[in-house]
Amino acid sequence: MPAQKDDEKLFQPYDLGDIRLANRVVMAPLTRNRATAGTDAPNDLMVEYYRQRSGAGLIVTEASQISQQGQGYIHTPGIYTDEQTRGWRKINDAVHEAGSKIFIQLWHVGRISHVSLQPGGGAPVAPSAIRANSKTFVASGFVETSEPRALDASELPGIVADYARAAERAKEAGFDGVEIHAANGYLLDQFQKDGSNHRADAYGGSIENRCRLTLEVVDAILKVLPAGRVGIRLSPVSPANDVADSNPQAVFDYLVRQLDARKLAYIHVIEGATGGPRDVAPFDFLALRKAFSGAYIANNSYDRALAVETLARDAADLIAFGRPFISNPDLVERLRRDAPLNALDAGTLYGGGAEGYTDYPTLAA
Ligand code: 8OZ
Repeated sequence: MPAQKDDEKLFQPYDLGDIRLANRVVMAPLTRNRATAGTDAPNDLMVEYYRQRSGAGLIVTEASQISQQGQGYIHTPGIYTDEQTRGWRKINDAVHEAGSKIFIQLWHVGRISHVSLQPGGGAPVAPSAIRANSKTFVASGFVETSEPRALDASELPGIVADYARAAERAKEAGFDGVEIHAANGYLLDQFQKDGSNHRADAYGGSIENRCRLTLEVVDAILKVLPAGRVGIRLSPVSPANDVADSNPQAVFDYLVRQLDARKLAYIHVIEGATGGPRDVAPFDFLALRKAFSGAYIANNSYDRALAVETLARDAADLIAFGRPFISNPDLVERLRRDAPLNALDAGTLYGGGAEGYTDYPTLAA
């Protein structure tokens, strides 16, 4: 057999858990705030956006709240009502028709929220009553996150059940699988890291205790979906949304060993600070890859050259691209041809309509 050119691997099929991907390029989850006002249901504009990006081997949807309590920004889509589930079904049909696969990212923001988005205008919930030094965006624009209240342990089974119900709905909507959002300083990451988790009960203190809620969520979802259809996103050293841990290597070495025992399809790892830089803190990401027998999806500021090089030395199985997919609907084709990429318009990232969303040109156009 002729030696494989390094840059061919990115475009070859890959068996991820229970499904076959057409190539090794993943569209990373990207918050775009275009869900329908009032219902937070996916709509036809979102169908078009995802359909345009179906060249990806796998699409991971934008983060989607599992409950109203889990919402932290305006116009993000939910996966907890019938209307939302029907909206996602249309997206899934379009993506499948175009030959791609799609997982929904299940999201609970925890303390990264604002009273104006919470049920009854209440306080956002968190492991501990510590406000994040972070902003969110609501009807009036960018605002400081609201002071959270600490969850009572008696409330946690209800949140775990919300994740399981969302996984049921994901199945009903025709998704190929789900990705648990345990990254970027949202609820599960707030529990995992000791900067935001000061609890004295079974969910705080030791690493085992701080990872307990994440693993309870995983186990509840595994009663709904086979492990080959479940992945998880982690950001061990990202300071996104004001989280930090005093020993992230120990936390994530432990967590990934537990995830490996459950045979999840993949871990999706943000290497460094979300959105860059990649070298924000020392961390052995290869140790996570070695501890996990499923797929390792690498993410964070990858370009073509770094993706090719990373696959060539077998440091990842799949590469997730975020921002390049916003401005290049045909990103895979452009990578294949090593063609130039469209520039990103930062002004149309969050909210609005088709402008800066479905109107980026393809090479063919
Ligand atoms: C950007 C803006 C709002 C939310 C994440 C879900 O960082 C997000 C997000 C990103 O995971």
